[in-house]
Amino acid sequence: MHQYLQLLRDVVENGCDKADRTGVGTRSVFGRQVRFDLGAGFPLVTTKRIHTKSVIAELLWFLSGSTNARELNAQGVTIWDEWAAEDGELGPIYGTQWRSWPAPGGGSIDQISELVETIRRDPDSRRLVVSAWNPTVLPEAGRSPSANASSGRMALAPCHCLFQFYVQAGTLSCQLYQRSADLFLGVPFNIASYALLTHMIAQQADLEAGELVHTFGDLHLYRNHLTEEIVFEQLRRTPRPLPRLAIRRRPATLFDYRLEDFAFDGYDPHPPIRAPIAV
Ligand code: UFP
Repeated sequence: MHQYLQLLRDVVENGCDKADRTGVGTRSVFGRQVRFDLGAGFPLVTTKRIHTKSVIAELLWFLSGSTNARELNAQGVTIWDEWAAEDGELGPIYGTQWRSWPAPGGGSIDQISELVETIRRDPDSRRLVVSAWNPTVLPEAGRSPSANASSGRMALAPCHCLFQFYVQAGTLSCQLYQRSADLFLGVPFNIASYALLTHMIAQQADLEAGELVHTFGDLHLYRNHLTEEIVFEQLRRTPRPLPRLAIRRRPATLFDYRLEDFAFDGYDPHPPIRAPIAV
């Protein structure tokens, strides 16, 4: 995962100071891209421990179409709690846009099912795109995430907002566009999540996982992460060999995977590094 450390160094060295919605302040660059060969190992950051159960559970929760943090809590995962309304609702975030994008005139569009179906039927298609960016339900500026969620808006505007797949010579590649990226806390998760999704869809489509191309808009480090104990500690650590993803079973559909179907063999990271999250 030298790519990840290079991004950290890039933002530390080239970032500009920038104010942000949370009031914390960031050091930020605009427009970056990293690539991961998924055949060479699973791109899980090794210079600190990543809580892989949260990555898997969150992805399965998105794929289920759920937007309620309580349903994620049932798996012991609390990563969305800060943004939820009292009843756990987060408004029409990823789960809704992926599985039931509201169609004009009623009904809805299951972008993920259509994607898998198209990858199988027409792998050369150049339209293998899923968008979570739906301007009709973006949060209203100036309202808190939970106030937005309880009024039917998204609690947070999608960060990983558009992705596209590409099939070539029996391999499935994915490119993600992430408009806003918290490099220390969010990005290691986002990389792992889309790598996992690519492996799952590849398995369902009888393909091998190819490359993950991760493209960033506003790539930032929060000011309170730029400390000797957090970012600079991680930069002093040497990356270790990548783990390999084992998928223990081939479920009937993309929507039938369970937490226990996945293992990251050989994951031997440095210890975790705690850092405050900006809400
Ligand atoms: N963020 C990520 N990845 C995610 C996610 C959030 O990096 O998957 F949900 C970060 C990016 C940014 C903040 O720091 O959360 C979202 O704030 P904004 O909507 O103002 O960009």
